[in-house]
Amino acid sequence: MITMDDIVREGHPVLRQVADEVSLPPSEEEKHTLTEMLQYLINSQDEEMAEKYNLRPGVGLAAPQIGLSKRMIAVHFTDFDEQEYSMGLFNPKIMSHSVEKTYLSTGEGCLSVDRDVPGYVPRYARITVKGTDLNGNEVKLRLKGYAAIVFQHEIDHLNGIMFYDHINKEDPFNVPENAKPADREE
Ligand code: 4LI
Ligand code: NI
Repeated sequence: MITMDDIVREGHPVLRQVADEVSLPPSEEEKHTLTEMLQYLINSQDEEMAEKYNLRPGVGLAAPQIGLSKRMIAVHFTDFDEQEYSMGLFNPKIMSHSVEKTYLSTGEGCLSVDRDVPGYVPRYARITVKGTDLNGNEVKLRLKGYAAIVFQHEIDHLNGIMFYDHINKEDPFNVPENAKPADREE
C-alpha cells in the first residue's frame, strides 16, 4: 500500500525529470503500480483510512511522485457536474486545448509540496487527452473546468513541471488573461 512515506517531496530531482513513455502493452508490474496509485487516492479520501494511515487527501497522483520516472497518472474525483473520474492512464497526452484559460480561485495543492504556495495557476479551460487505461483500452477524454485542471497538473508532473512554476511571480493573484475561475467549493 502506498502511504505518504512513499511520496517524493519537492527538491527531489525525479520531480524535475521528463518521465519515460511506458512501452505498450504495460507490464503486470506497471499495471500493479498504477492500480496502487489509484488506490492511494481512494484511501486518502476515505476519512477512516486517511486518519489510520496518515494519508493526505489528493485527487491526482503521477508516477514521479512515488519516485518512478514513467508516464503514468491516476485520478479520482467527481467533477462539478457530477461526472466521476476514477482511472489510471499510461502515456496520457494532451492532443488539443482551448485558447481560453481557467484557474482555481483557491489555488492548487500537491502531495509533493508540504507548504502553501498562494496564487492562481493558469490552466487551459478545455483539453482533449488521449491515453491507455488499466484495461489496455485507448481512451480519449474531453475535459473542462476542474477535470481539465487536475489532468493538466498531473501531466505536468510527467514533464518535470510543478504547479507553482505557472504562478505569476510579481503578482500571484493576477487574473490570467483570457481566464475564468473554474471554482468548486470543498
Ligand atoms: C478531503 C477529502 C481549497 C484550498 C480548495 C479533501 C477529500 C486549495 C482547493 C479533499 C484547493 C478530498 C485539492 C488540488 C486544491 C489549495 C491534488 C481537497 C483533495 C481539495 C483535493 C491536483 C490541484 C489536486 C480546491 C492552496 C493534492 N487538490 N485542492 N488543489 N480534497 N483538493 N489539486 N486546491 N490551496 N492535490 O490547495 O490532488 S490539481 Cl477530495
Ligand atoms: Ni502534484
